[in-house]
Amino acid sequence: MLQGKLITLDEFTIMETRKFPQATGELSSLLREIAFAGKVINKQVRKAGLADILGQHGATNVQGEEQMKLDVIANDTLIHVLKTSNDCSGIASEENDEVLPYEDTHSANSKYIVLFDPLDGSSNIDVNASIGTIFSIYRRVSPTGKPCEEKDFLQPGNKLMAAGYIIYGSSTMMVYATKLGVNGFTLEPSIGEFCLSHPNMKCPENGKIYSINQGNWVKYNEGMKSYLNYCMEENKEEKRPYSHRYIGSMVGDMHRTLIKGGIFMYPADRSNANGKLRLQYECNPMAFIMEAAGGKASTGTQNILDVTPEKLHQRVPIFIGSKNMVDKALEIING
Ligand code: P6P
Repeated sequence: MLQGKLITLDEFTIMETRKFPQATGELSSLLREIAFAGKVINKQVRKAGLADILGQHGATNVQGEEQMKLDVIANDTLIHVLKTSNDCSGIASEENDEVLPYEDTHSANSKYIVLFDPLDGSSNIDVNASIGTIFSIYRRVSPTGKPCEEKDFLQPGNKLMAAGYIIYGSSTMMVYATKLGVNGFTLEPSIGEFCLSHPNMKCPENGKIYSINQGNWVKYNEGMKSYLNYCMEENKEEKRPYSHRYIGSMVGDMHRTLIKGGIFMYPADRSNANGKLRLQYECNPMAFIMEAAGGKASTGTQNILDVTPEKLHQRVPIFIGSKNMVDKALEIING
């Protein structure tokens, strides 16, 4: 609130741009376009149970996952909105096998590229659990004036200009990070605007929640099992046993971790040598947000943001959340 007035996302991004006299406003404009796409997706998500858009689309994506109808709607919405934005030279989507350079002149002259997971956690759609859109914005490394190239999308997370998510939960929120910090905006449906509700978000250094699909226990190595036993053993001074919370939708689990503290983990296991979550579409954007909020994000052996991507859809293990909890987990797991 500014003197008791709601601050919209548009107003906020304009105020942030004014902090950099040399800024062109293109990044802010791109964030507003992504917010608009989020509003369109939100409208579809909120009526999914009434329209014939629940359930499977009848195709599988590049991940080999059943595409839900809403996945396809969200993907198409983001591709269209960003193509007409004039601020994006091309996209890469978790749902698409290859990068998608926009061929028109305006887009070829744009200096940013966007990666997104259009509807993360979509297996939760039919059970009305929180789902979300995750996005990353990089400055392209290829020359403007020509279509962007795959190398623009294979930059490490420490080169991110901005990253965020839109969570379609009990309310619809957009949370994004830039080098200035992390801010959260709640959609006010009566005016159709995202309004600043969580300024300058910080992840608590400590927490009492661990979040993992513990059903994979039998597939974990001994170090991982040791840490889970640590989470579950009694130690009143250290407020253990921790509570276990797991939604099965990364955006929902990460939003709780950002606000309440805790640790979210999707480790490697006997079946998935690199874990399940995608570096460029899920882990890097969430790591950028979490580290900007004072948290930590690791593959178990290095900071997520320092991983040099080799393939567009590569997966990495992830340990992310409250700094002191991630440090303790790595100490025990790698013990
Ligand atoms: P599992 C959703 O499919 C997702 O990509 C993330 O949103 C979520 O954290 C994870 O997979 C859940 O995976 O194996 O526990 O169902």
